[in-house]
Amino acid sequence: MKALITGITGQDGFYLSKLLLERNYEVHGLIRRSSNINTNRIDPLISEYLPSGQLNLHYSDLTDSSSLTNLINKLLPDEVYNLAAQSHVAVSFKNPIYTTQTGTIGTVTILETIRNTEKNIKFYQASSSEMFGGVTGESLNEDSTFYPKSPYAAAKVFSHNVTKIYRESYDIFAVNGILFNHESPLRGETFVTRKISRAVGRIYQNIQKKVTLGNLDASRDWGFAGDYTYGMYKMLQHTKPDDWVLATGETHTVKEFADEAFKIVGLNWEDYVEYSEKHERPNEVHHLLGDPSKVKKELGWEPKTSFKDLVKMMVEEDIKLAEKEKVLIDNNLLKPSWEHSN
Ligand code: NAP
Ligand code: F7E
Repeated sequence: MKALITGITGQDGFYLSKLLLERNYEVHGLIRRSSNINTNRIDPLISEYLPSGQLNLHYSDLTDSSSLTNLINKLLPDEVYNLAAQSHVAVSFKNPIYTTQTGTIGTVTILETIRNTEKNIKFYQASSSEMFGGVTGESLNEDSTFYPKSPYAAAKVFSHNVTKIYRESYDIFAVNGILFNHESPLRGETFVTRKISRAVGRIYQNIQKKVTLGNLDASRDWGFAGDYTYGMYKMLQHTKPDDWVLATGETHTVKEFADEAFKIVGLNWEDYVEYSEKHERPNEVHHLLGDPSKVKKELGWEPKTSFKDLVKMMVEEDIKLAEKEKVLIDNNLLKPSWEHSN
């Protein structure tokens, strides 16, 4: 089996490509040119699988339609997982056009290319719980109404709809995975969970004093990225294409996440977390809770990692990272800048 993954250098890109490589897939990843090397998450996979040709990387960009089309036509993969996106909701208010371009054009380009090939290429679209908007008390499933509250969410609604349109119009095996928040030690460091676990690790190692956050009362249905990428894979192995929600069915506030994370190192979060309005968004999704009944019934998928285990996994990894940073700081090889960044 041959798979093409856009967004292979991201959090989910690592877990999904690892899973596929271990199942003997030939994996092709789309990477974009950056002035710094941006493959650090997948470096362990590069050293293990690139030399044999089981893993291959190709320069492209979701906004560069001709290169995307050429790549798909050249590879003719069995499966395409479209994971690439400008995925930060707060940044999408600051870079709305770029977020929209990345979140929409690439999806139609891939679907159009698949439609024009002779091969029955299966397609996975990374849809998001952000599309729902979310209000307190509501449990969201595949039939819930979309109420996007950011340019990011609006772009995801477009791609979700166009994926469904291609499935219904052209009989393409095109699937939307509507994933609620999923985290890991590889989560980008400006998302709230990782920002907290990074801060806990550094505060514990005495190389950071405080962490500044925005809305502490927002709640999210947080799961583990490794469980969710397995769900993506399961969706493309099903007999017929459809849309499925992946969630844990539990929601926790940012405050609860901070409390749990600081407790692991025996500290009280209230002594270290400061509030700043600068982390508030122009429009906020206050509450998200998913209902994974359909995926459990039809695909037998269930999350394996509890909220407590997820927080523990992230904090423990970030304590180890901070320990290495401390050695560099003590030897004057690193100047900490994290208290000034977000
Ligand atoms: P991530 O860590 O932010 O990774 C995003 C990936 O997209 C990176 O590989 C990035 O490349 C790539 N990318 C960004 N812009 C691109 C462009 N113009 N052309 C090509 N590649 C581009 O995101 P993630 O957490 O793994 O999420 C994977 C997907 O699921 C995203 O589409 C996200 O919106 C969606 N999603 C995520 C969650 C979640 O909770 N994690 C929930 C629902 C949906 P660089 O490494 O070069 O930046
Ligand atoms: O924010 C609040 C913030 O940026 C979660 C993406 O993967 O999941 C992710 O989007 C909540 C929000 O994730 C800070 O206001 C408070 O209410 O970690 P986040 P997100 O916006 O939920 C969805 C499903 C996706 O699809 C996205 O791609 O936490 N919050 N203080 C903060 N958030 C951040 N980032 N930083 C803070 O300081």
